[in-house]
Amino acid sequence: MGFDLIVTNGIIVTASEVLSPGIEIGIKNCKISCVGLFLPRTENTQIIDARGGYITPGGVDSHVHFAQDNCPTGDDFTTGSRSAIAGGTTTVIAFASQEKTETTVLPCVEKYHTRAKDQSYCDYGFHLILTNPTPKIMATEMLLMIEQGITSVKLYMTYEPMKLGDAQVLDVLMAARTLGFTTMVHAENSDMISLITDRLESAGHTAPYFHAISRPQIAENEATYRIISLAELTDVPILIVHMSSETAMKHVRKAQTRMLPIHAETCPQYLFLLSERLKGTHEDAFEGAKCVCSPPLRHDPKDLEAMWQGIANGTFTVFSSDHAPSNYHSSGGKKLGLKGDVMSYRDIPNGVPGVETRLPLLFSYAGREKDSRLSLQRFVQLTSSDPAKMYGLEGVKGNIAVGYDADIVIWYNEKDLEEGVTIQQSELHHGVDYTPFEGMKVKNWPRLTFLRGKKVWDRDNGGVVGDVLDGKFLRRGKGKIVVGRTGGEVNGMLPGERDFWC
Ligand code: DUC
Ligand code: ZN
Ligand code: ZN
Ligand code: ZN
Repeated sequence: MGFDLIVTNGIIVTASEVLSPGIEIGIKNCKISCVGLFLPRTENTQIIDARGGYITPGGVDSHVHFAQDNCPTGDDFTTGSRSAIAGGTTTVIAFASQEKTETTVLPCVEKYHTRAKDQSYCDYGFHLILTNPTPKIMATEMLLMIEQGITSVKLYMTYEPMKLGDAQVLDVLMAARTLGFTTMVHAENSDMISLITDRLESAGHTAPYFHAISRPQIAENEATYRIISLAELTDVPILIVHMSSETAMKHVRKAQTRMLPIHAETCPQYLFLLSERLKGTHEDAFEGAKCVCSPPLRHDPKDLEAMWQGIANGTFTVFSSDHAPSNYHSSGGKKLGLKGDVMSYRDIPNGVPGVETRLPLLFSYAGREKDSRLSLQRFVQLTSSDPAKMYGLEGVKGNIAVGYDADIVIWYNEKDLEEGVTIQQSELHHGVDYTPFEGMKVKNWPRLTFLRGKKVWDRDNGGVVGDVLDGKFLRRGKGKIVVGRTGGEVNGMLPGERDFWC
């Protein structure tokens, strides 16, 4: 049997190994069909020369917001997924969001399918944002969702239009226990934030910087401890998304030490940016609006350092972008931008762009150089293989091994890119008009990206060479627990006590 494609002359990195140079990847019918030395060629085999660069599995960005109603000037599937492949990400998991007034989730899921179908350069799945988890949804519609490959939900503990109270959170966790879907949680204390926001506004403090003042660490800290407690009571795995601060992260670490299946995610903005960015510049005092995200950027460099530790020591299972931008400037009067159209920080849609810069930013710190912060294997775990496992894509995405989809990123040989790459808005492929990482230098960039064996990104020859018809909806299986175990004894409960009610 001949291969369609052989990738040769690179250094393959997986979640567990850095393979010896010389090992090749054979691809047949969109799948990896062999990884080994001296693969046989036929006249129909196309050879891809990795030129001594690293080869990693295509990125899995399990937290992006595309075409969402609450980001009307943000990316749609076409611009968002184009940006993804240009940055080496071949799978995204976006959100289908239920409105609080809806008592069913079926129409909103259909709506997001329509927004994505035939409009994505990369493969995609959906998490379901539950804002009104009625008994009918939890008992019957969630079963249907799982059958349709939507096997995870996101809950908000804050934001008036979306937040759930603890009783509703417990209902969802009990359903997750029975049905086996994965629960992601946005953990911030809503009432603390409301109190501060109202008082700031009365005092006339409405500039973007006050966004960070209104969402202090203690709000993240309290909600993180509370959601871990609710998950422990019901004995279900959870993943706390977009973590930003050391105090909150320590709750996760402690829970993991007790072998609880508590997972966590952080994002590039919480490794690289501080809240002083919200102050704007001399020329444009409102520019801080570009860095409004929630939880907010933190004040203290020690928090960045803590997030790096969590990256290296395994506290974080997932490193995602939380790509959720809005345009900064208005365009053509139709598209509302942040500047000029929004008066108070509380009306700024929360979120920054980052789906394209996620992999290059982290890869710059991966390896064995003096300034490295994580191993190459850990890079693959965080950006590809563990999100794939966590969200039901194991065996399909996130590995360079036989049977997996041939989603592959070939990086530059560093000798070919001695100066590195400076991140610039003008070079990016998203649909919004800024990047918060403008001017930052990264060591490397994906030179080639392959989606199921098809070249979709060639930085030196055409850039985006894929098509919006390339991306497929992924019917995901149930997620795997990556850390901890289930069936643990609940703190303060006698062994077996839970058997009376669970
Ligand atoms: N939560 C997200 O997941 N993304 C953007 C803003 C937010 O609050
Ligand atoms: Zn969130
Ligand atoms: Zn998000
Ligand atoms: Zn381009």
